[in-house]
Amino acid sequence: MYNLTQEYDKYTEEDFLVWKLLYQRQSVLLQNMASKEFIHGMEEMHFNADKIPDFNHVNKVLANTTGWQIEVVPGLIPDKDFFELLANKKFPSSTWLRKLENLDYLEEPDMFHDCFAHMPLLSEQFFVDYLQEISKIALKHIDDALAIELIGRVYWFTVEFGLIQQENGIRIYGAGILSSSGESIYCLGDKSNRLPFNVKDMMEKHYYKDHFQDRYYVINSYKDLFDAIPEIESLLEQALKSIPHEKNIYATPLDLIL
Ligand code: HBI
Ligand code: FE
Repeated sequence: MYNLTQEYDKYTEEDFLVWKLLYQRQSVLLQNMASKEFIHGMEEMHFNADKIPDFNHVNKVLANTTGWQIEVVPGLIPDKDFFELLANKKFPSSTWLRKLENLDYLEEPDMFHDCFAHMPLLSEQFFVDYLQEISKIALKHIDDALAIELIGRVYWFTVEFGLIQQENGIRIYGAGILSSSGESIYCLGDKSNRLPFNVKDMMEKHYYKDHFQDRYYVINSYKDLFDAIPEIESLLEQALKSIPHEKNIYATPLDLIL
């Protein structure tokens, strides 16, 4: 689709330093905060502070687990391309790293977000099956902005900002949190709003891109995500029938009449 490759020998000293600093800060923090499958995936991919991951190696690990592959993209890509890749078991990832001066936050996801935070879970079968199925639903409605907004919300509150109940407590699996030290601490703290996994609730209100989430949803297993696919599809279809499309859905929190 984009015909790009990871030009590994072009990484600079600064890139390796940025990777090292971000990796060291997050990996210490996440030992007791990330889901056990995320930690396991990081180990399987041999992620470490001293080496920017080589996608060829990640692809070998994935070929032996879920069969997914990494597709190099320049950065944020159009929804159609994005969902088309995911529906075909290809995870889109940038290859550039943020600069030292904006270590803590950047607008667009860089490789630390796409690789460190997203890739370890691509070896978890129920998770990638969910990712693939939700993308197939999105493709069926790819020309309907309302549908993509609603699917985008479910994607956001699971793949990017999801939490999971595990034996030793609530743990993080959402990549948007896993690549943010501040939000990793906040989402498990006593000020954050943690709710049981609920697709209808996820669809009903918009989400914020530029500050901590006002709510997080907790699954009990990745199978919960996969099992929710039929409900996601039927709720979406109900919503598309019952909401007048000319309504400006981006203006205010959308209280769906479902
Ligand atoms: N493109 N590379 C990339 N990565 C994303 O996470 C991404 C995207 N395009 C669209 C998008 N995410 C969101 O709008 C999804 O909710 C569709
Ligand atoms: Fe992401």
